[in-house]
Amino acid sequence: MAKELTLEITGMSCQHCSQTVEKALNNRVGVESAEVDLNKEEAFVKYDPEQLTLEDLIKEVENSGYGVNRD
Ligand SMILES: [Cu+2]
Repeated sequence: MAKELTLEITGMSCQHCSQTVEKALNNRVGVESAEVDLNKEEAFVKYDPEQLTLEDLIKEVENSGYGVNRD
C-alpha cells in the first residue's frame, strides 16, 4: 500500500528549484509520484513504505540541494 505525506521543503526560490526537487523525488525507486508546490513550499509524495523510508525521502531532497523542515 502506498503511503502519502507532505514534506515542507526549504531553500526553493524559483520554478527551477521546485522542478529539481520534484525530479529527484520522482526518480527515486519506490516513489509512485511526487508533486512540489513552490508557493506552499511543500512536496506531496506517494511512496511505497516497503521500499523506502521518510529518512530516504529527506536525504533525496537534501542531495538535490534543498532541505526539509522537520517538525
Ligand atoms: Cu530556483
